[in-house]
Amino acid sequence: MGQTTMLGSPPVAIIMGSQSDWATMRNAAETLDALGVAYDARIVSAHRTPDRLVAFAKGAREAGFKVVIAGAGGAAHLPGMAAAMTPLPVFGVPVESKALSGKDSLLSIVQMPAGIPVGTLAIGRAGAVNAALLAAAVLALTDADLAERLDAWRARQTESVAERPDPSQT
Ligand code: RP5
Repeated sequence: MGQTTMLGSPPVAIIMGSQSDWATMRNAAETLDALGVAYDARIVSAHRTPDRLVAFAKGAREAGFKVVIAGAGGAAHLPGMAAAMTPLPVFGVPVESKALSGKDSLLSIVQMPAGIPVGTLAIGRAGAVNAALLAAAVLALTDADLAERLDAWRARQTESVAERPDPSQT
């Protein structure tokens, strides 16, 4: 996993509102691991640690980050607030909440007013994996080796899909 320093940061920052989000956000981390993309994963709560959020988001570009993946649940202000304070692309992952199954998280993240975008993914694991794939795709625009690894990752996925369903499996 990533460093705790702001200097010489890896290209991807994964931030999340709570330790409880890690069960979802680790899917982004593991996807980046599989692609050989370095990242720094941190807990940054918009509500409980607002000063930490400001320090992170305002310093993210200068620190060397290129893309931010932000996961949060419930009243999920983290991705939007981070996007308001950094020019870096921010991908938001709605974490599945207990009360409303993540629909609250999704709507909190996706309904940004025009002018401050958050690229919003699906609720839960799929969103976390796809946020990592999008981050990798952005970085691959200027990294030919990563572009090859991303192509290979997708080819392996394609090869893993059977042509017909296995009747012995549910
Ligand atoms: C949000 O509140 C976090 O992103 C998390 O999804 C949710 C619940 O947090 P905990 O009460 O589990 O710390 O800020």
